[in-house]
Amino acid sequence: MYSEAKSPLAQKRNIVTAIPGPKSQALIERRKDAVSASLGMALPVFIERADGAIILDVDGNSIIDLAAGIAVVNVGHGNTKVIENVKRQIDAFTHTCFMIVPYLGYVEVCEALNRLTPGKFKKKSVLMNSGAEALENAVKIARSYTKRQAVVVFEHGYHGRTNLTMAMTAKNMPYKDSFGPFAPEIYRMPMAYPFRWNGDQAKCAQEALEMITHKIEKEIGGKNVAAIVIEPIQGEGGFIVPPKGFLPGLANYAKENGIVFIADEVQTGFGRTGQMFASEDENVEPDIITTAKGIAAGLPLSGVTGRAEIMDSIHLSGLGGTYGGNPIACAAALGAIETIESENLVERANKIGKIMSDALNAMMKKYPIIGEVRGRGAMQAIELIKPGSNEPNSEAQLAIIKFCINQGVLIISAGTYANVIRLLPPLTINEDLLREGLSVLEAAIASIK
Ligand code: PLZ
Repeated sequence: MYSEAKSPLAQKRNIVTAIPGPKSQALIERRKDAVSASLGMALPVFIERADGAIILDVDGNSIIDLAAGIAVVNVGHGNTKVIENVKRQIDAFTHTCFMIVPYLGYVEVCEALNRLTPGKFKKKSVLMNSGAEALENAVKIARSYTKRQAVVVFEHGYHGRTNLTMAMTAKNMPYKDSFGPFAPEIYRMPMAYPFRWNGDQAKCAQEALEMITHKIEKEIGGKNVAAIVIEPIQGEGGFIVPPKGFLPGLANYAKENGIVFIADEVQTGFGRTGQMFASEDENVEPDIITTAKGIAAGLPLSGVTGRAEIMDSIHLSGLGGTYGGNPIACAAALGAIETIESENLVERANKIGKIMSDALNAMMKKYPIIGEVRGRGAMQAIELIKPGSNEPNSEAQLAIIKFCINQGVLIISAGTYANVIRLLPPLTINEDLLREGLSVLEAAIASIK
């Protein structure tokens, strides 16, 4: 059974039962009895295994994965280099704690991060376990380095679910509601969100920058701000791509005021947007970059990479954690990074991104519920509206996702107004499979009355 299961899965959609099938239904019941009811479930089937961009469920359904575990499995499920590295590492040793006994994998991942992240200056890194933990540490570092406390974040931003990162995250439901009190000294600024800003892109960038700098000066005082933290393309918030000029404008303001500019590239990093990091698009060189998700193809790992003088300013043993930069996760990361580079997945993100954006733009012409198609590279989304208005259409979002899931195509939601559908396929997805997924998405949209 096990050796049979190891043959590669056909990259084909194949639905053999209702979704969920009987075995999944039974497991969902078992889950209900054992697992806290607090956790969501986007795809109501239990997975047996996955390969490439196909998820095989316990009832034998082969589902097209256009989510990649939320932009994590960029190199595809079952990536050979990741698996080989992980197996070799498990045979050697599984844990020492890097602060107790160091190992080379950790150093190599830091070297890769320092080399691949934007910024033509000396950089250093630390490794943690999750995106939220990377953000926590980035803020600790910026506060300690600047001897200031205030942290500026943005509307629609998402940075995690720990106490500090909940405070940094914009959306109340489901992330924050009833979980307060929240960490202090977090200040939220308006976001340059062109689709919901009156005026064109250039005006949106300029007006938003004016509002933000004015608010920082009047409400906080620039000299009190330790860090400005922003996702170069907002992920959970609905793939909001800021207008040209906005990010460089913010980075300049930070520089002029001695503020650490932190790019949260947890979702946008590692080739996803058609560049290794999304900040590169406008030649922004963040002082600190947080990474996670795509770094290690699903093993828990995150990174904080920044200017050497900032990263080295922390007192000895000021940062750490038992598992941060676990050797198995580092081995996976080295396999994932090697794959992204050797298979040129950054280019591939542009190629599949164009297939997605062409298809979505063609749909927008036909279906008035699509208000906007946006994204960059293999990070594409549609914002759904009530036709003839800008009013968010969250009912359509729910119905479209359900339709796709029933037909064996996994797509996921996003957006402050629960009206965005985002596509985040593995960058290795075969083009026919991607086109098939998109045609099911079109059928779902066409079914909305
Ligand atoms: N920063 C930009 O996208 C994680 C959240 C899923 P962790 N986004 C997916 C959910 O509902 O919990 C994310 C992100 C950005 C930080 C994070 C946090 O990363 O690894 O989930 O802690």
